Amino acid sequence: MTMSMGRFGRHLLFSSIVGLALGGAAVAGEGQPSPWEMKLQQAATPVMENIVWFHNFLLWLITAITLFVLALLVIVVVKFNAKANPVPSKTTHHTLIEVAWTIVPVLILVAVAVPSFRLLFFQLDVPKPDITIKATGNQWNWTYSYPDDKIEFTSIMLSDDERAKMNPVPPRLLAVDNETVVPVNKVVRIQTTAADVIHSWAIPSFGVKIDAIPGRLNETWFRATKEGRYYGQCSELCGKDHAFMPIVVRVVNDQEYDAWKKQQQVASAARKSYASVGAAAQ
Ligand SMILES: [Cu+2]
Repeated sequence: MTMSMGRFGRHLLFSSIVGLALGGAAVAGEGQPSPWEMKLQQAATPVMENIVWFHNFLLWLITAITLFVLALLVIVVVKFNAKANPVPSKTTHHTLIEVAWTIVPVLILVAVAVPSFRLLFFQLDVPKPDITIKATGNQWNWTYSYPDDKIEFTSIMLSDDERAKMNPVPPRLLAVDNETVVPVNKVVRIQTTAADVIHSWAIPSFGVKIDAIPGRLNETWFRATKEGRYYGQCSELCGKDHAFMPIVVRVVNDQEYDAWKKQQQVASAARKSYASVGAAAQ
């Protein structure tokens, strides 16, 4: 059965509208991409709230500038074409206009620069951390250490078979076996490095994306304000399984975090996975 072009167009328009409506609803608080998503993922940290605000501010600004330039072009085309204006003016200078088109763009740039630098410093200045997590990128998974708590584990993507056995079924290509757990409303310092090639640790809902470079320790921070699971992916091309080393941060309340921490400390000690635990046990 073939669809006529008209019907196909209507079908596409209808599914776009439905998709937008559903997509908008599905985005709420999920910390993961959703079908037909048009906007940024929902913010779960103050940094991301700032990024969303700045993005929207720039969008309005650039829309206004574009419409203004378009209006000027239309006026020129209509009013000053050879037919409508056979004898062109010989004006070459106009002081007021020249001053205005120098000063107004400067003011616009200042209006962009102020919130831009404020956001940059907000992202880069790590506040006093409540916990520190070191994320090491490997080809192709992540190792997480909590150096103060002697916890270390590796986080590997779940296969389709593994996911199918779970209830509810976690998202494809995003779910992992060992999730990184952090307490809600606490400042988490993330330090990144890599064991082989450059990776990048990124979670859209947190507004975090930081390269993990062999031989270097980069750091950034986040403070998740809502409990839930937040998904991200390695964001630096790092080899054949680059697309299969997702990142999951589960934000929980303090009691759940303490319980998880105790359990992980026992598991890490048993595996001797944390270097200093292994050394102490010998
Ligand atoms: Cu990678």
